[in-house]
Amino acid sequence: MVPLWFTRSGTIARYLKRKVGLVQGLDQGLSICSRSPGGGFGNIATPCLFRSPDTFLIGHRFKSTKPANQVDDVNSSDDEINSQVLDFPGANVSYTTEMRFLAGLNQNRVPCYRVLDDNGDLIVGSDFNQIDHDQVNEEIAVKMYSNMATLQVMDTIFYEAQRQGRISFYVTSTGEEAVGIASAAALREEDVVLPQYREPGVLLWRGFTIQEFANQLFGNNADYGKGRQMPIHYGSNKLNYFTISSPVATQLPQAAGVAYALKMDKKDACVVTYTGDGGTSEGDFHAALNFAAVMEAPVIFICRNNGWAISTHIREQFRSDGIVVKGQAYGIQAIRVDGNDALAVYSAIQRARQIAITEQTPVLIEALTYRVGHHSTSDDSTKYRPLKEIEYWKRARNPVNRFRKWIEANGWWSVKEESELRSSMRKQILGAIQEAEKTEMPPLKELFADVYHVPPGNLIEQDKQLRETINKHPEDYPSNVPL
Ligand SMILES: Cc1ncc(C[n+]2csc(CCOP(=O)(O)OP(=O)(O)O)c2C)c(N)n1
Ligand SMILES: [Mg+2]
Repeated sequence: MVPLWFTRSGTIARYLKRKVGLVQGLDQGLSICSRSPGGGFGNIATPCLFRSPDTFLIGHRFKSTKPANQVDDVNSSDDEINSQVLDFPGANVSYTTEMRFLAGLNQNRVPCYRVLDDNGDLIVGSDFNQIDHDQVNEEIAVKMYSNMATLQVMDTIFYEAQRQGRISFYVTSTGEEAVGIASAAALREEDVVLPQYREPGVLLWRGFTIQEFANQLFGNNADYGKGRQMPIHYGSNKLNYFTISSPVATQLPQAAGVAYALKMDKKDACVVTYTGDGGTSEGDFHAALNFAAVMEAPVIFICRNNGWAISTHIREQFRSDGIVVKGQAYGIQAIRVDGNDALAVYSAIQRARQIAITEQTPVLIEALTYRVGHHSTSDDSTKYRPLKEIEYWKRARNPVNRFRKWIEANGWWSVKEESELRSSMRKQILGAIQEAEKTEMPPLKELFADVYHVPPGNLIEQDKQLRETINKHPEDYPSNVPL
């Protein structure tokens, strides 16, 4: 600021003209600074003049800090400079003499793509075109809706089962039913899914049965994870659905790797991976996007931005305009979608799939939605967010009701079908719980199996110690686990 002040000050300029005759020089780009004894710019009592670092004294004033008209006056060859390019490795970069920082946050936020209005009416002129319309025919639409309603019934009953102490943990998808199910509907079964944990709708769509869900939740002998994981850590080889990992965001770099494998095998398929808004604060999110971009891996990153990461509000999570803008930084195409509009999600994912496979490139989708339920059964969200906010999203922005209105308006769904579906699902789920509870637990030896072909000595020792402890304190261990 000090050099600028000196340059602009008419009094000082006149003084200098009288004393050293250098005003002309100032106009031509000479600058004045003050120099502290240590060489800094702190001491205005010892002014000095300089032209450029290589010619004179201590520093350099960048021309771009001057008002635009001065820059024009001073250097008539700027246009020539600006038209030159820096042949930097990777890509040419054009020069500019204008010092302009990119905005941190644009005034206009990235708009959110939607095609159904709040009443479930298709918005005239939207990009949900005839092709999409033909694909979301009666059969697909009814399946999408039935899955959403089923997920709601599952969530109600399994949540209750946890409250009754029959399972240890549960997370609901309440408020986010559309993202998982509509995205799954737009994919093909050969596409590989790496989920976070709030996407059971994808499994449901792919045909994971209610009994399979229940077996995992109860950790019984029919659970593919052999009871070694907490409830909700579903996975299915058959359905191309990777088993959920507890540490947030680990699935993202793995997804980039799986996508690269598909690319090397020249598969006509892509990877789809999900993350929450909280997951994007993990280093893994950034590593994954960068890897995928650089390796040109066909992977769709779907971020369910539901406003909260347990009790952390998105305002405390990032200062950017959400997640969508992060795609550009990594050179990845990205779109912001209304995650509570099933048709918008469907059409965006379908297009993303096409881009990912034909262009062999990643795509980022930010789906705006809201976690209406608590984070999990270990959380009480009324402690950190207003009830009014929850109610608003539950009622006014409910994705299931919105889609139901659309299929009803098409004549594809009725009140009768609604009540039949819900009551039959309720029966199925309760039956599956009873069956899961009756099924034997995995034998104890499974706890130590499947990691090493030949178990190492330390595991053999732990197995021995565990059995000794159970024998000593049988009352502290479940009696239904075969030893
Ligand atoms: C590496 C890691 N840190 C913290 C946790 C604890 N944790 C589990 S879920 C979660 C919040 C994730 O929020 P978000 O990604 O937004 O998903 P949402 O629950 O909203 O669907 C946290 C912090 C964890 N599982 N792993
Ligand atoms: Mg979240």
